[in-house]
Amino acid sequence: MEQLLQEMLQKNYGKSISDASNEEIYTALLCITKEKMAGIKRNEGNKKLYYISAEFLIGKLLSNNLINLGLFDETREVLKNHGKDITEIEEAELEPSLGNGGLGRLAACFLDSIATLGLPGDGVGLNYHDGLFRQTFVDNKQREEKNPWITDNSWLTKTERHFEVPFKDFTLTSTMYDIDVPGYKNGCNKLHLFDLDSVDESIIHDGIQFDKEDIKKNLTLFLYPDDSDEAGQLLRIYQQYFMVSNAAQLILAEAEEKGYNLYQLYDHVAIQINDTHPTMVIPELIRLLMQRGFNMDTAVDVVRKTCAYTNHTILAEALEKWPIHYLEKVVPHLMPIIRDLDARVRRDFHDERVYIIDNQDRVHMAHIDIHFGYAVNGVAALHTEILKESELKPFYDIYPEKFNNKTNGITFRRWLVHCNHELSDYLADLIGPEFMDDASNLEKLLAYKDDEKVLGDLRAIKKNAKTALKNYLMQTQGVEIDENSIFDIQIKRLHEYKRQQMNALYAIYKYKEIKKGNLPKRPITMIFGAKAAPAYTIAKDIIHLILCLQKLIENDPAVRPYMRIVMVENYNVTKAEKLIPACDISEQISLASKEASGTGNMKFMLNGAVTLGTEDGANVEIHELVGDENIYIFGAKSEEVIKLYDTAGYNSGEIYDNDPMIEELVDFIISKDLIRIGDPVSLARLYKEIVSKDWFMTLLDVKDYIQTKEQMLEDYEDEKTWAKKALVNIAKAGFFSSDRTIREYNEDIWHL
Ligand code: 475
Repeated sequence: MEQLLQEMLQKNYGKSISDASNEEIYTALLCITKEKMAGIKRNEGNKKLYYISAEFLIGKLLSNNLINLGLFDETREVLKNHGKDITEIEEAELEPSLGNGGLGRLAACFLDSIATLGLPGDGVGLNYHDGLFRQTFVDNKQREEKNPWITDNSWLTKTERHFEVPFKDFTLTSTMYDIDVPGYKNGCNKLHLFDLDSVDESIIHDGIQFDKEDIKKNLTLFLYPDDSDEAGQLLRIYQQYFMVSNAAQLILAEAEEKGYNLYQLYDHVAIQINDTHPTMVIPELIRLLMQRGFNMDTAVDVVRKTCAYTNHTILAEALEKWPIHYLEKVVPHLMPIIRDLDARVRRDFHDERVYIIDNQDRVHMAHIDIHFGYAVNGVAALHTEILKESELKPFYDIYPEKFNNKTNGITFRRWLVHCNHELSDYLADLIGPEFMDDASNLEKLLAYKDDEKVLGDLRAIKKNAKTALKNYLMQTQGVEIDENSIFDIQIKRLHEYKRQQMNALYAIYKYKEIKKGNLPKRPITMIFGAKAAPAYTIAKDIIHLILCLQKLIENDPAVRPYMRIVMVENYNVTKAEKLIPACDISEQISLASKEASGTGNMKFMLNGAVTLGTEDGANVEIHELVGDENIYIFGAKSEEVIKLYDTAGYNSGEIYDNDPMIEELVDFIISKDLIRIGDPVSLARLYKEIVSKDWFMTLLDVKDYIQTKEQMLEDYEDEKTWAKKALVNIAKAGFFSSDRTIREYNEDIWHL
């Protein structure tokens, strides 16, 4: 590596390693790594997977690629010998924000595991130039800015593949870009990102505004452009069709190049549809097969045996239903096929709940996937049960054999080896490095659960990670936190069902206690990170509340030494990598039944944090694995919640009226203390929402939540017992390796 790097720097900049800037070294390493990846074998086989997804939240790639190529340790050493620090070099890399949250990060973890297991499988998506917006805070509010990440030297490689994508009024020619996905000690796959040469970033103005109707210039500018008006919704349909038409054409082109018989496409291709965004691939493939001479029945049959669908959420607003007249405006050529598919369903099943087109002329995308795919999976045991027993019950009754569970996972290469070198090096010394190849080996750690030396070492590693985070937050946001305090972290998209507002009510509780003189034994640092969708008003109000509380405490010398709130700006993968190793308390507090799985919960556990959570999503499985002793569970169970919804039995106003403590906490949102700092309109809107609606039942669980968190803070003081909890969490995290998840997908669904 040393020689390669020297030569590259000499050739490009005429500099030595010691003289080169971090940017120059980064660029040289990028080029070297790309060359290395081009040289390793492609994963091949008789059957290949195409994972189609609107999001691939891949994060920075340099370290991860070096780790997977087995070059990381050597590179770090070479740089160190020349007075350079790889962590600082990585700062030069821009993070592509090609995803929004869990679904996109899952897709990225899956690509890593698919390649690592040596399976032939490529990702297919879009090359958004600005991805999701970049978040800044101005006047204690979220502001959205564009977020460009593509530079002259990036991980993208422009290919010679182009396809013609037909829309109603014009046809667009695509260009395919590739990003190499090297497996850990294994072959390489690709992430294919489609783009349009005519896209023009200069049309963006005033933050993230642009002309939504100028499709040729705007098509791949942003992930999830604002769809609060018709033009925005049409743009999303343009994006989705552009993605899937390219995917379908690529799949058929590769199959034809290999000489496969398209009538047996399913023997050579599996297509995974990641939530409903890629659903139009089904009618599009049918259309393309019919162009090649298939009759409709045969095309439907072949496509049905090729496509599988993953559901990631039961939230009604996320289940896509496109009005027919929108589809007619963008992709009229798909409508005859969709109508035909609907007619088939109506012929076979006399139950309007499973029709594709409803009586309001809307096309239910998930219904297409379930009828015309061969597998449907949820992403955690509880989630899959809820799909089968309530949300998708009419479908489960028809096709019980299609439904299966695939509990999510995370790649340990990024979420342990890369983000927490100290812990992963320590574990490798203590229990051997085998856990890197087979994560179940982490259980060997259990042998040390009463070993004081090991428990002390784990505490010291956590302390170092907290100090590193302290320094990072000082550098990036100028806030100072105390590494001896308890780090309590909630990082995820801002959504009412995830209940950041309940955590904010805890902050109000704690603030008031401290004001009353009930001082905690140890200070607490409450850290939040979250972006809110630009058109989601209440979510933005919750951010505003948290930022106002942060200010209030910062300016109060009586409270400041005992509690701090920090809202991390522009939360993304890079920031997650700094936050997760430093966490003591992992906040997983969604309303039971609403969080399909969660994957942050797994990352925290793997890094020795203890979960404070509801019996929701994968928390249920974490609870089963670590046992009551090593997790803090509170709140209503999912059956209870589902019943409350079914009977309209929840009334937040009643709870507020009858419980003085709750009333006091909620009233603080519109207190003089906060109104002085914040925007009265925003705070009053949030207050009203909680008192009069509270759709996600914050007030139902808030007291239990506060009590449980207080218990945790007390238990933290028994350092040895706490370290033991951390140890058990790390040891039991092996199940959540995405290698395990992908093995299951392959055995049950893909059969590669
Ligand atoms: C779940 N995103 C997590 C994760 O399975 C789960 C939907 C519609 C439009 C835009 N984005 C979405 C999601 O639904 C999503 O991210 N779902 C998440 O998928 C991976 O762990 O519980 O909320």
